[in-house]
Amino acid sequence: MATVYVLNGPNLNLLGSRETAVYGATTLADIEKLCMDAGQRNGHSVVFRQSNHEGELVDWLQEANTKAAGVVINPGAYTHTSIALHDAIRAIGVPVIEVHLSNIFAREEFRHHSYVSPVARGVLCGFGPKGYELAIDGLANALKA
Ligand code: CA2
Repeated sequence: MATVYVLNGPNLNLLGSRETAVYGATTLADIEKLCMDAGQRNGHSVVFRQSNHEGELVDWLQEANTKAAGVVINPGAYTHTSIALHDAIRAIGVPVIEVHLSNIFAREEFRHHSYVSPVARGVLCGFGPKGYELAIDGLANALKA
């Protein structure tokens, strides 16, 4: 059994309370449950975290390098701004899957660029909360190969 880190960036703690037209009514706690179930189904344990702080996400990526077999990350708005996350992912040896609830390419132009995608093993967007499950399945497959 391996450990998979699921990391969430800024404002994702607000899911389900505001902007439900964009992000839906599912809360982050609901998504955590979904991830725990997907992890169990794949025989992996899941560590699920959220932070509004870029540096804390960098710390957790570095931690994942020694404690996890892979990472699923929704970097939130840091997707579009963070060279620090890009560098951290580039520096670690474990595969990282980038996930977004919304289709970032169907939204404002400033969301079309991701600093994370070039260093991610895979990218999923637009599938809502189900995307996290698909990302864990994809990561589990990659870990088997
Ligand atoms: O679609 C995604 O998952 C995003 O990563 C969500 C980020 C956004 O900046 C990215 O472009 C795409 C925003 C997360 C903020 O979520 C909120 C939820 C409820 C109320 C306010 C913000």
